[in-house]
Amino acid sequence: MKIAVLGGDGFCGWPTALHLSDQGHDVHILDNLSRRWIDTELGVQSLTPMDSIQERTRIWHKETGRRIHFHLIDLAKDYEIVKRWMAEHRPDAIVHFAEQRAAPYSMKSDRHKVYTVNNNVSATHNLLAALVETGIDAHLVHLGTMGVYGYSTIGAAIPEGYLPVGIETLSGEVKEQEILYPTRPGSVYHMTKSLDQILFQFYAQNDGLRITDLHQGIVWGTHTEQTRRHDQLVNRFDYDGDYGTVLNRFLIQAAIGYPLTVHGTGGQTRAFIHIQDSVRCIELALGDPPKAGERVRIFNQMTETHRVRDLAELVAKLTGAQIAWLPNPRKEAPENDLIVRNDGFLTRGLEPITLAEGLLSEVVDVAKKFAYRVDRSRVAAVSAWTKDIAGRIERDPEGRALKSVS
Ligand code: NAD
Ligand code: USQ
Repeated sequence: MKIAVLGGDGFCGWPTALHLSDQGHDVHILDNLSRRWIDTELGVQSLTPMDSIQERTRIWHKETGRRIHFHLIDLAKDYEIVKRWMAEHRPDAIVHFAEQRAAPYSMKSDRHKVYTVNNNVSATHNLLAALVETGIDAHLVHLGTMGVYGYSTIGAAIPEGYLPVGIETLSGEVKEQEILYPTRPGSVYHMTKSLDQILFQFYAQNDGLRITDLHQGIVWGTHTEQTRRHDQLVNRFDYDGDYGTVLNRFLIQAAIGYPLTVHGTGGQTRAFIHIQDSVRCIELALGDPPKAGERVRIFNQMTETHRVRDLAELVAKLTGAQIAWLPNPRKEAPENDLIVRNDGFLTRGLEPITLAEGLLSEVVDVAKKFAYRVDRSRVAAVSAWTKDIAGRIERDPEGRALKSVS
């Protein structure tokens, strides 16, 4: 298949592009490299030394003889270019990763909120409008988030996208139907993924677009089978307070002797998936597209759930790291349970990689190898969800939270 990987220079997109190319697909990366600019804005860099996208694709060609094509396109701003690209290349499938994906970045200031909404919603809508206009019947696979469901505890499993409900009619009869699971995003970033869901629902129903939306949990790990093949194929690895995600952050903090930054009691339970399984899920989703006229297909792309404090304790046991219990800069439930259905991928052949000591140690080893690249002053999470929360956290000169003051 000819596959367009939108956002293919990023943490999930790059290993996916390699995986699909390895399977013989004709892969085209479309990316505006905004993530590399955000690194510059924040004064951070990937823990792993990432070459330019052109150099990465050159190495891949040298190693495998396969070409991955790169196109510098802003999906949110260059609508006419997106449309022209689609008309000219006519991809069979599109994998859409190209959004601003950090919740803390989206909550940094009003400017970051506006950027995140404009970028994410426009990127998704431009793509949908261009597909309709060009009449291209590509299967669109979008990377959404488990965060659209929210994390309230009601003791029932979260289904895959749709909730069966019974609605009482005026005559007292109960009519059954399935509705999109009520969305309850916890950040501006997560909210954009909730808005994406509505865009998909409309275009699947109105224009018969074939869409799969993957509600992915937190991705951990760094290497996949393909990124291991050459030092310069290495994946990006974010550790900073905005883009680093919780488990990868704990592993790198352990490697550099930085106390593990647990927010609040660490009672937050979240869904996780290893990067190798993430790329495999995309392969499985691409292999089984919905038909035109079908509703949006939704899979929960996660393999296990963990409580933040349990992860911290596990990493501490494995590495001898200390744990710092910090005031929470986010507005979120301090404790929650999370039960998630993920039958869609299990029945299609996913064999989950779960949190094994070997894989955790591999990340710590990568972190130790590149520890010299870490700027310790960028590890603290400084983005607060409200002005009130920001005012209540006392910090040291490097931005490290010390305690909450009332
Ligand atoms: P990332 O920031 O590493 O990569 C995103 C890529 O998209 C970057 O290369 C960026 O330059 C590009 N991009 C952003 N806006 C663009 C635009 N307007 N035009 C063209 N390119 C644009 O993020 P990631 O971790 O690889 O996440 C990829 C997707 O998966 C995101 O949509 C994210 O919401 C979703 N996701 C990620 C995780 C995770 O833990 N990393 C978990 C669940 C879902
Ligand atoms: N947390 C800590 N300490 C840290 C960092 C985070 O305790 O140093 C806590 C947070 O307060 C939160 C939980 O860990 O309760 C998860 O935070 P995270 O930064 O790992 O994940 P999140 O902000 O939800 O976002 C990440 C990705 C996003 C994706 C989402 C999937 O950045 O793109 O959509 O995971 S999910 O969490 O399932 O919604």
